[in-house]
Amino acid sequence: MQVMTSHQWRRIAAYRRHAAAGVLAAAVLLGVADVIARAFRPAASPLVALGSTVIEFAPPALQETAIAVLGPWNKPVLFLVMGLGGVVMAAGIGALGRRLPRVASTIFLAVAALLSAAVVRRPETAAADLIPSALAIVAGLAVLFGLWRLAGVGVAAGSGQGPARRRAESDAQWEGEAEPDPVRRSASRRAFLGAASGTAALAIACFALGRSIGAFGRTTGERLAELVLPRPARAAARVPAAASVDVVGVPPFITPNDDFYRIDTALVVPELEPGEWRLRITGLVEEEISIDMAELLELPLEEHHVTLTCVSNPVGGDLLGTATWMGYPVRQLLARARPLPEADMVLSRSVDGFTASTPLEVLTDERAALLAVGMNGEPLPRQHGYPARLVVPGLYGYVSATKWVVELHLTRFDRDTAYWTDRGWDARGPVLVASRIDVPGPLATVPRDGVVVAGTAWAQHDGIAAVEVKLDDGDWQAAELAAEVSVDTWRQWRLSFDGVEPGRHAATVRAVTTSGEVQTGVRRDPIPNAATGHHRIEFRVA
Ligand SMILES: Nc1nc2c(c(=O)[nH]1)N[C@H]1C(S)=C(S)[C@@H](COP(=O)(O)O)O[C@H]1N2
Ligand SMILES: [Mo]
Repeated sequence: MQVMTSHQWRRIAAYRRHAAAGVLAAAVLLGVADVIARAFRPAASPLVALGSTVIEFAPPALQETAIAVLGPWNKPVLFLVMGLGGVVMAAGIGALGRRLPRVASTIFLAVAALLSAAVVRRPETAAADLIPSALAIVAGLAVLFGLWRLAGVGVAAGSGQGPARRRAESDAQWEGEAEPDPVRRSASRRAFLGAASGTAALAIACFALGRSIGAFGRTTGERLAELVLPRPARAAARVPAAASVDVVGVPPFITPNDDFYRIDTALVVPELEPGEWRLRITGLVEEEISIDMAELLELPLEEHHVTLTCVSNPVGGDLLGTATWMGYPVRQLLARARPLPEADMVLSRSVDGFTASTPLEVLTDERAALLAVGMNGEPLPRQHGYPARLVVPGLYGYVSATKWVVELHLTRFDRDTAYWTDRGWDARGPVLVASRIDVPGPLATVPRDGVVVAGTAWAQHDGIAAVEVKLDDGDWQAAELAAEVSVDTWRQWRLSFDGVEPGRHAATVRAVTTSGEVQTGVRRDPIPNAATGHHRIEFRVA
């Protein structure tokens, strides 16, 4: 084993300090950009833009695996992986700066420029969103050069006159010339450590502040007050008490906004203000038209109870909810633009670039397809599409329920595809009949007399005609149905069993639609057009 000489050690230490300078400069760059961006527009943060770009280009198989394995952690884990990659790259650039500062700072600048490019090429950003990145690049470069300078001083016996000169001097020393003065060396090491910890604290403060602005700043509350909803011209009938089976454990018929499931590809919720919102109807139409929020709110708005479902909902899953949506019928908006006969699809587009392909016929028939502005009596919450989104009864969200919607493009299925279609999902996405047992909970213990099985079933725009439950391997038995609110909403059901033997049991449910379709028991994965199979739960009778 070779013994390292003291100047070899110092040389390694110098590289380490240079590498640390690179990491800290990158942290300051990202932190400063992030905190400025979050105060004005989160999408302008290079971190967010990079994450969104990675999501956009990630191979679908990887994306699905990430969602399946990591669930809600997929976005944090993405940031973690990006962070680790970034640290390694920044350390490399920093260390390179010890010998080739010009090359290293050029690479640093090039990477920063790429990050800025990621910001501007996102559909939800404009040129002004480069300002946070530009300011941050200045801060990052200042840190890089400042720390490099301090990082080299201890080695070069106090030259401190620019990286190139310092390098020549310090390298001369490595060739065996005079040892740097140990007192000065430890003083300059302290100077580097001090500057480095100060910089680290600054970066951490930026990130922490950025987070808290995101959580408590203007994204919540006050600005939503800008949108004052008019009264609907046509209000929805009140949901009757009989629509609920009134069994503890079955979710309420109307899902409160705070409990409503959320699914989207947005890393940060787009911030679209009513004043800047405008919907354009383009493509295969006789006349392209557009409407702003003031005009939309003047129109006679309608309220409808509609159950929204995600195609990714697993059997027994809870990626669905029912709300009272208020909005303007899409049918009537389209009529103004007069679609050409060859059009058969509306490609709706969100401000963040997401698209959905909806069959034109579904948007022009009698059903309550809405350009919605209200959800359960309030403006749409930001994460549910503020200030406007689509809601179409009978279709899964990914082909119809575009949030932050800004364009309806009339086109053809043989000409255009939407976000999830490009990733292997069905282009049209009609909702399949499904049912779920909410009570008893899985593996629950229930008392012997009066075993109650209850839950919900849905087949939007067809409607639920019957629900049947099977105990163990017994016969299917008809459940008691709660009142139907509309064919576009879920329907609750319950069934009690008497004299069930103590011990382990299983309950299975299936639904039948008004058009006579019986829910299939064949198990199938969600991709390409929803999971199928009966929900079955096991429980114990005491
Ligand atoms: N802009 C945008 N709209 C979107 C999506 C999206 O990723 N981006 N996801 C869709 C999907 S897959 C579903 S299931 C519904 C969910 O709506 P929610 O989050 O309000 O429940 O939104 C749809 N609208
Ligand atoms: Mo979805």
